[in-house]
Amino acid sequence: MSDKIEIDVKSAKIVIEQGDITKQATEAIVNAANSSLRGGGGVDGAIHRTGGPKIMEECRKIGGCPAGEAVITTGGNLKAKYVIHTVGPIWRSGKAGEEEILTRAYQNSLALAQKKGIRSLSFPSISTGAYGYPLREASKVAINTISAYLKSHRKIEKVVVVLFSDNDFQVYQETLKEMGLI
Ligand code: AR6
Repeated sequence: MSDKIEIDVKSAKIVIEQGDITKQATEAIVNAANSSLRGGGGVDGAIHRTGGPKIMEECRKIGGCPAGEAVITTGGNLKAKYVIHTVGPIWRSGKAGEEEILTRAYQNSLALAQKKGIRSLSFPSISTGAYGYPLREASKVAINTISAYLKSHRKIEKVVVVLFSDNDFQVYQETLKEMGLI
């Protein structure tokens, strides 16, 4: 079975693939950070480990980032020139505004990329690890938000969604089928 799916959205494309986001060569990669921007486990830990101390130096200067917002730093030693740090919601009941915060995390990351003139960026599956957001629901939010953004903005050419596990990739594939996109 293919481990990469491409969807055209107007003149841009969304690529969904299985892999490690720290290896992505898009201009920016997005980090699923926490509000303190002081690092952590999961994808956050992997990005700081691979990207080196310059990223944390800039995070310290920025000071923090509320849930749903996004900030940008150097990519340090990563292939990507920039890291966009966003903070997803911690899943509680699903009735505490989680969907709205997750939507804003994707939107604000895309808006920051657009503002910086970044043409390609990669997202991990925000909030679906330590923060506990159910993957199936989160995948719908991610795909809907990214495709809506690309439909109404022109500058970004490519958005890659990088799923760390085969299972996550399968769930995304099912969501794309349900949404009639593949
Ligand atoms: N490449 C792509 N995806 C990855 C990678 C990687 N190298 N490593 C993990 N993932 P999480 P969250 C996936 O927990 O739920 C941190 O401690 C992982 O399998 O990284 O938003 C922060 O500091 C999962 O599918 O982020 C925060 O405190 C997805 O990335 C907190 O975790 C997100 O899992 C944020 O939690």
